[in-house]
Amino acid sequence: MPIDILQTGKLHASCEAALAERYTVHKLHEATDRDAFLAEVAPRIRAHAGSGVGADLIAKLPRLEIIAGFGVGTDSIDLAAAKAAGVRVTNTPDVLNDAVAELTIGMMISLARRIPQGDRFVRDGKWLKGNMGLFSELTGKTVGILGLGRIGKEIATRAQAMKMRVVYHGRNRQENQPYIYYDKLVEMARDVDWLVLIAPGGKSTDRIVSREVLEALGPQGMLVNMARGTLVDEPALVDLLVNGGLGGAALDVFEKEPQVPEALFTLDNVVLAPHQGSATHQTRDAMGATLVANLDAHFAGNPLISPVV
Ligand code: NAP
Ligand code: 8YV
Repeated sequence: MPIDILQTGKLHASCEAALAERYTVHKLHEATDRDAFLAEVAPRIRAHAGSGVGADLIAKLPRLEIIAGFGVGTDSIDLAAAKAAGVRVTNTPDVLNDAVAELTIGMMISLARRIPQGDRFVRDGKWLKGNMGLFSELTGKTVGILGLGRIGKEIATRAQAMKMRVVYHGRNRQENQPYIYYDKLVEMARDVDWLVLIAPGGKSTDRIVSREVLEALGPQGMLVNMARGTLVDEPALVDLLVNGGLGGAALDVFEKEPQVPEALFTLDNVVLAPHQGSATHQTRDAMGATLVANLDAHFAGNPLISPVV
C-alpha cells in the first residue's frame, strides 16, 4: 500500500529525492488552489515532511501519524497540538552540530576582526587612501554560552581552541562539564566579553536576552545569535548597537526573518548572515537522511531515530 505524505515547503534536494522513492508525496506549496488541493489529499495523509506545522494544519489531517521536521529546532511545530492529536514528532539533531559550531566561530572572528568590512574596504578602493584600523581578537577573552547543549558544547570546544575561557548558562548546571556555570543570565552577561546564544526558541526563551542582559554585556560586549531571533529583545538590541550601548553583534537569526531591521545595515559593528548555521551540502544531506530515516522507522514499526513527541 502506498503511503501518502504531505510537504508544505521545499526541502533539500537529496531529501526530496529519497522521499519520492519511498512515498507518494503531495506538495501543497506547489498547488495553485491550495485549499482545494488540501481538501482532496487530507484524508489520505499519514505523515508531514518538514517543519512549520501549526495546530490548524494538524486539525485538517485526520490520519496524520507523524511530523518529521527538517532541523533540530522544533519551535515552528505546534508540539502541544501534535501530542494532543497523538501525532509523533521528530527532528534532525546532532548531524548539524559541527556546521553550526563552525559558523559560530566564523561569525565571531568576522566580527572581532571586521572581515566583511575589510573585504568591502578593499573592493571600494578605500585602502588606496589609508589603512583600515585596528580591532579586537578572541584570544584571552571570555565567552558565555547560553545553551550548553549539543551545539553549545561543540562551540565551547572550538572557542577553547581560540584560547578563550568558556562559561555557560542554562536552566541546569551540568556536573560533568568543566566550565563555570551561571544560574543567572544577567550575571553571566556582566562577566563575559562575548555572549553566544544557542538555546531553543519557543515560550521558555522568548526575549530571554532582555535589554537588561544586553546592557550588562555592555559597550565592549559582543552578542552572537545562532539560536532564534525570538531569544532577543530585537528593538533593544538595535537601539543599543546604534547608541554604543553594546560593542557589536553577529547575527544568523532574526525575529521576523528574512526581514532584518534596516538600522543594522549601516552599522560597522555588526555582521549579518541569512540563517546559514547548517547550510552546507554535507550537513543538509545528513539532515534530510535523518528526516527520511525517522519516517522509515515509523512506517516499519521500529523505534524513531530522534523523537521529540
Ligand atoms: P539542545 O542540545 O537541546 O541544547 C539546548 C540547550 O539550551 C541546553 O543546554 C538547555 O539546557 C538550554 N536551554 C533550553 N531551554 C532553556 C531556557 N529556557 N533557558 C536557558 N537555557 C535553556 O539543542 P541543540 O541541538 O544544541 O540546538 C539548539 C538550538 O540551536 C536549536 O533549538 C535551534 O533553535 C538552534 N539552531 C540554529 C541553527 C542555525 O542555523 N542558526 C541550526 C541549528 C540549531 P537546560 O536544559 O539545562 O536549560
Ligand atoms: C535550518 C535550524 O536552517 O536546525 C535548525 O533548527 O535552524 C537550521 O538547521 C532549518 O531548520 C531548516 O531550514
